[in-house]
Order: sequence, then C-alpha cells, then structure tokens
Amino acid sequence: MITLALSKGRIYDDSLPLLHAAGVEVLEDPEKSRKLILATSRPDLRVVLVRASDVPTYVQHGGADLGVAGLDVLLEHADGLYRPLDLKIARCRMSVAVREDFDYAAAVKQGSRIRVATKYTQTARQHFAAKGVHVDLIKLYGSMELAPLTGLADAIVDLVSTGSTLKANHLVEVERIMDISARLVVNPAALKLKREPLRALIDAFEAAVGGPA
Ligand code: PRT
Ligand code: MG
Repeated sequence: MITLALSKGRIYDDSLPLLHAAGVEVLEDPEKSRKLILATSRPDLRVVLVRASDVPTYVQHGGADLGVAGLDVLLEHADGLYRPLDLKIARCRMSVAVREDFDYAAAVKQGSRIRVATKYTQTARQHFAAKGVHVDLIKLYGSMELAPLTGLADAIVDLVSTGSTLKANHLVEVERIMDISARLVVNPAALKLKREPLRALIDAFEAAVGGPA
C-alpha cells in the first residue's frame, strides 16, 4: 500500500488534476465526508488528509510514503525528505508587507529594529539576515495581516497571491522574498522499500506537470 498525504483546500484541489493525469481518481470527496483516509481507483494507493504544515512530518516519519507540501512549509521543516519534483501548483509568493503609512525603506535605511510578525520565522530570519536588516521576529500561527493594524508588529512576512487580502487590510507589499509552489516530497526509506510503485508514481506526476522540474 502506498500512502499519499495531502491537505484539504488548495493543495488537494490542485493535486486532483495531477492525480487524474497520472491515472488516479480519488473515490471520495473530502468536502462531503469526514473521512481522513480516502480510497482511490488504485487499490494500492490511498490518500490521507492532514494539516498543510503536518505533511512533511507525516512523510518524514513514515505516516505517509509521499506527500504534497508548499515550499513555504518545507522551508520551515528540518529536512530528511526526498524532494523530486516541483509540481507548480498552489503558486504564490512570500513577501514582506507593511501598513500603507509605514515607511519601510526609511526604517531599513536608519537601521532601526523592525518588528516582524510571521508564521515563517526560519525563512524570514534568513531573508533579513542576508540583507543585514535588524528584526525582532514574532511567531504567529495565522491572521498575520492583523499584526501591523494592532501595533503588534511593523511588518509581516506572509504569502500573497492576488494581493486582495493585503489591500483589504490597508497593507502594501514592500519586498518579494521568493516564489512559492507545492513540491512532491517522498520518504527516502519508502523509496528504497517500495521503489517500483513509487518511482512509477513520481514519473507519472512528472509527466503530468510537463517534464522535469
Ligand atoms: O491548515 P493549515 O493552517 O496548517 O495550513 P494553511 O492554512 O497554510 O493551508 P492552505 O490550504 O491555506 O495553504 C496550503 C498551501 O497553499 C500553502 O502552504 C502555500 O504553499 C499555498 N498557497 C498558495 C497559499 C496561498 N497561495 C495563499 N494565498 N497559502 C495561503 N495563502 C493565503 C495567505 O496566507 C493570505 O492569507 O491567502 C491569503 C492571501 O491571498 P490573496 O489572494 O488575497 O493575496
Ligand atoms: Mg490557510
């Protein structure tokens, strides 16, 4: 049995067409059932639904043989995963944003300590260290946009796709840190033990994405 870890929402929705192209149909709709283990059209392949940020943990510890996780999530996770493919789905960017009335460039120029709220502390720490910007990082688990509005922080590091969430909260993007997309991750031990079916599945995903990443 091969176990594939996905998270509900955009990762699941964007993975379905890739699974379909790889000849796999998921037999249940996670929005209609409360099941966390979903059967597929392949008797030897099942899907497990976990939190987006738990996908690397499941795959690393063998709760799943492979999974789909955003690069944002993977960068916060200690490695130990084989990452064969950029699936080019669930795309967005990771950016620094501030209140419209906060002069970020001036704060950076003055060398002031900037308070940055984020879920992505590892990536943010590396980004600001590389730029020589002094920051105090504040770890949050969600609703980052609220931090600058309440005075909790001067800036946030968050994911942006259309930009409408920032706009609705009177925030502006002042720096693009990196482009983000979802990656296929595989448990290295599973790849040895179940080499043939996993390789075939990885190859099918690769063909579905359109050539090598
Ligand atoms: O369940 P849990 O809280 O652990 O995970 P999650 O909420 O991060 O899961 P989910 O399903 O929201 O995101 C899964 C993955 O999708 C992320 O890890 C990213 O790799 C990817 N992704 C792509 C995004 C976005 N686009 C995105 N826009 N994840 C989140 N957003 C959020 C963003 O954080 C912000 O709040 O959408 C808002 C901005 O969107 P726009 O369109 O208004 O700019
Ligand atoms: Mg979310």
